[in-house]
Amino acid sequence: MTTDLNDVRNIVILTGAGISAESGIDTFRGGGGLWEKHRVEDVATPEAFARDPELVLCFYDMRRAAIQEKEPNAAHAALARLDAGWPGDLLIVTQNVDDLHERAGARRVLHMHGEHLNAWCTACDVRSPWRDSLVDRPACPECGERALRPDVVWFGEMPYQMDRIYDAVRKADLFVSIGTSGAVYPAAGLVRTARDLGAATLELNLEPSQGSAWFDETRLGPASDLVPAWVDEVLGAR
Ligand code: BJW
Repeated sequence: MTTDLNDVRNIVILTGAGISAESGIDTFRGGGGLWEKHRVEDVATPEAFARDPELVLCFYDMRRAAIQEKEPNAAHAALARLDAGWPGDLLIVTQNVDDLHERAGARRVLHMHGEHLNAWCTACDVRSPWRDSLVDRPACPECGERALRPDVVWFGEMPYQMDRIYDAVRKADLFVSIGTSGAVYPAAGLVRTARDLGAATLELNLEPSQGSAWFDETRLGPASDLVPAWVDEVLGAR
């Protein structure tokens, strides 16, 4: 089934690690993914941070440094073009903690799993822009306590801005998922919410995701091919 773009005014786009893969940022699952080299339980839970903060901070220091050397790809650029040209509501809900959507020029972006380039002070609860290492326990720029952690959402923690996300999904005529395996909730459940409320649903991914059955249409291929072609279609229909 294909979507009649003439009926579409409000769009929600969910992005995952696959959209940044062609920029050279590792995905999480599958061959060569981050979880093949590091156990989730060792690096991406609050319990892991309490048990071995140095290991967790090193893991995130390494990834924070790596993303600053990467560049947005054609898929990020295409979504930025859609953001600039789309007259209706549009929200790019990204699970990614990199800043490639913003560096490509997108403005309507929400980071539901946090951001590498922020540090969160567990003493004063303030988030500060952060590009350097955290492993040496630098002082919080706000309160001076040495209590900074990566501003990312670990397993068992609540993803950010869920009310705003559900509001946008409720209003969406079209829900599009790009480069995500559909393995992590609540992000993986958004397609069902959108579909139950009447939105058309489209998946763009290298391979069918775990939630593929919930999409009206699935297009398979690399994001750098699929996303610019889809954005051309959407903007061309206006
Ligand atoms: C390409 C490509 C190319 C490759 N082009 N495509 C049911 C309901 C609610 C919660 C749960 C539930 N069941 C279980 C839970 C708990 C848990 C969970 O989901 N566990 C699962 C393992 C089952 N969820 C949580 O704990 C979450 N919190 C929570 O649930 O709070 C309570 C709550 C309840 C109800 C409502 C609201 C809240 C928190 C989850 C936090 C996830 N954190 C991480 C780490 C972030 C920091 C970091 O980066 O280190 O987020 S885990 C990791 O997975 C990261 C990602 O954002 C996330 C999703 O991964 P993603 O993006 O899908 O990547 P991959 O690697 O899995 O897939 C890549 C895809 O790209 C593949 O499909 C490829 O084919 C494709 N691809 N190259 C196009 N070139």
